[in-house]
Amino acid sequence: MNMIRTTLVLVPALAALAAGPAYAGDIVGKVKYAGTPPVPAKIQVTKDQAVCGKAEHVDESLIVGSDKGLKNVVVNIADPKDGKKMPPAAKKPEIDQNGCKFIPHVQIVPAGQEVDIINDDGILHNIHTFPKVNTPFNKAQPKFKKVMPGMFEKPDVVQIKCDVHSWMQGWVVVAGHPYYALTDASGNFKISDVPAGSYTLEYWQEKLGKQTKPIAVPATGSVTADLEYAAK
Ligand SMILES: [Cu+2]
Repeated sequence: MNMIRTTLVLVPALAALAAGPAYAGDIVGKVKYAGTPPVPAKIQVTKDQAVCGKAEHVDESLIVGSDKGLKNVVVNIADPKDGKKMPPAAKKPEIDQNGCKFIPHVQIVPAGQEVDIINDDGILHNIHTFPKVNTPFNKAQPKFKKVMPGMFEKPDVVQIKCDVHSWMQGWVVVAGHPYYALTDASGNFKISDVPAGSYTLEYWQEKLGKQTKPIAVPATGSVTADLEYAAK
């Protein structure tokens, strides 16, 4: 008897969830760095000069663009309430080792989606991940092995290194829901179709860490979030 009553109550609730929120808005904004923009330090290439030394290497850990805009900041809702999973990316995500750099330097990938680890260099790389909750992997990718599969099961922030080339650094932010965005070279971002309501907006940068700000998403249109890191 109890079970029947529970089912009757649950069915309309589930139907409402499946139909999605009736009202949703966008979060648009810019992340700024309040300090003096640093000049990215040049990185000394100490190995495989013929391939790795073709292009200049600079420290990409704090890139400040026009009007103090901060590149490669991951902005997301910390506490979504609709239970939506991040859909698979339209194009399979790639961690590309090209010119002995990880390209892109920072990316957001859906939890549980396979990624292609690509060796475009025709030399030995060894990808080594440093996750907080996922299983780490540490795999040699010889020069003849162009593509290897990779996977990050759970939401996480994962540092990527190469055990052959000490300067190679990258980051994969694994997303469990759709409300994530990465800032562009000017620090701008947009998170679309967020169900109306009050949330905590979270933003993470590899060198400056994580900060939060409360945000109220309107039922239509957009809310602007001006986010800032203090000088470090
Ligand atoms: Cu390498």
